[in-house]
Amino acid sequence: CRNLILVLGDQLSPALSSLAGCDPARDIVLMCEVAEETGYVRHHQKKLVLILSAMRHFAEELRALGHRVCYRQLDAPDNRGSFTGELIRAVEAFEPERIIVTEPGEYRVLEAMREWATQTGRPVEIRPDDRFLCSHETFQVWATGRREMVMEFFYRDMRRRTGLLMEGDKPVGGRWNFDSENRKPAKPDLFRPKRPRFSPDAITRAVMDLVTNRFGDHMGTVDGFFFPVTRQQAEEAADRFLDDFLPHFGDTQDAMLRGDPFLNHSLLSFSINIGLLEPMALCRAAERAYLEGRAPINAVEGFIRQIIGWREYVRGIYWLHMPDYVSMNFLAAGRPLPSFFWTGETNMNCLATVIRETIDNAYAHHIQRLMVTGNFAMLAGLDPHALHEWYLEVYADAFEWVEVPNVIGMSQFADGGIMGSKPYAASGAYISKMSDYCESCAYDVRRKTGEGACPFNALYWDFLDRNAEKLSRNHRLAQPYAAWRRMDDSQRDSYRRSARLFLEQLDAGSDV
Ligand code: FAD
Ligand code: DLZ
Ligand code: SF4
Repeated sequence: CRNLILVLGDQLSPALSSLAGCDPARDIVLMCEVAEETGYVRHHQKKLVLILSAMRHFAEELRALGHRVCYRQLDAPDNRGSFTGELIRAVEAFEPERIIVTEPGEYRVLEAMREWATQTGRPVEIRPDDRFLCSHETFQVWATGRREMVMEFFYRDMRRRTGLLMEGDKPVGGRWNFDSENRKPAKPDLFRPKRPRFSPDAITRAVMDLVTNRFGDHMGTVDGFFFPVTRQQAEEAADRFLDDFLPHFGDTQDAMLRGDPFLNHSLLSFSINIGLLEPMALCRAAERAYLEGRAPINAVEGFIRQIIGWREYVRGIYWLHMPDYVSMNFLAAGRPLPSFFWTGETNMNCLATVIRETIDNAYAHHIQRLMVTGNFAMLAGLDPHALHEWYLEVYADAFEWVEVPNVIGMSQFADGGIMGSKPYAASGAYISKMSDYCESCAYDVRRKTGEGACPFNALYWDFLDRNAEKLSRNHRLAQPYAAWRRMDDSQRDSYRRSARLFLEQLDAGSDV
């Protein structure tokens, strides 16, 4: 053939750059399920079902568009187990003049791609991934010479560049950011509309069998899988979100409620990340909802900020700072992850709830990831690299370019402040304010130290004390450090003792 076009499992978009100019008469599209990708972490079973089923459906979509697709299943007896191995096999079979790919979302895969020309004896064209709105070059120019990289300023540039929610050069509604209106706790809402659930078809059921047989010891089960696996289903899920949930998105954005794992979140990250939804089209649809009076500005601005702001920003940070970024450990934390991260078996109700929901759904929303599991990990000094692997494993939307900056940077401050200007550390009071988890917890959130006290309370002060040399000069932490210094010695000792006792129990593997 003329061109051999390799499409990866998170590149399931017909408008993908590598497919531009593809001539079905002369070019072949290669897609491969390979052990290297299913095995670089022990992916949650529902994540595996999502990706493999969506890949198989995308191959069908491409065939319906007239493309010639060579699709390699994981259980094919001669599957060579890696992108490189399968690419070489395809080169031997089809003798292409050239190989074309869209750049991957992971540094590891980019490094492999750079060897392909030598390994196959064919020129390899690596095209930019223009599904993102900000190119590497634009981000680099934006970041160059800045003392402090602040997402908010990047976001404003993105609003100007895309014209989203703009009136000329002014933000719609007179403000760039309505976050101050989005920090409310939530009340149980029995009338909240139900999520669309997509029943597995024959392709998904075959993948579910494969995953159960081969990866049945990974987190979760395939049972109850309901994610969209085709573009049409993802678009239906997006429409339902825009109609039913977006109007309340802002109000409950930071809230956490028992028995309501999704609140008004979109559950669209995995569809966007694997290419079933296009970020800009989604933002335009949300903007329309505001302009037509179907959703308020705080909701729509908040949603659009997550996508053209945070999502693009974290990708910029990842590529700017890899390969070193993933091993950063500014606070020199090294404690292994407790086993309850895989079972949810802990008396701390916030962690038990979030981890059990993660096991059930391969999903947790942002505040659960940041202020429950992430916050606990940072306060307890868990190893950020092990934590990064955990997040990559358990969430269906986890790909390195987005997961690493969120974990190493935003949640653990292991990058020393590249992503955010201060660590997201909080005591039990924050969790108590934003959730109903504490009401049924074995620990008492109001007790600061001693028997039965919420562990987050002592861990919070102990974290600040332990890391004072690295953090006390951070002006955004001036207030808590001043409060720490104002305490009398016995109070400070009591916090240190409680934290030490808790961490000793954790290290001993005792029930906590
Ligand atoms: P919504 O709350 O409905 O938000 C809308 C969209 O905005 C999301 O679908 C997503 O595309 C985007 N978005 C929101 N916040 C972020 C963010 N911080 N970074 C990038 N995009 C964002 N997101 C991932 O896609 N993959 C990950 O592996 C991932 N790991 C995370 C780990 C930690 C520790 C933290 C704190 C956050 C992580 N996030 C990750 C970001 C965020 O939590 C998820 O995007 C979000 O929870 C997905 O659910 P949703 O689609 O319902 O989001
Ligand atoms: C995550 C994943 C998994 C589990 N399996 C495959 C696969 O078998 N084949 C494939 O092409 N892609 C898979 N992926 C997604 C890739 O890991 C992802 O494309 C790279 O990490 C680059 O982002
Ligand atoms: Fe979590 Fe503490 Fe509240 Fe229990 S009391 S749910 S451990 S914050």
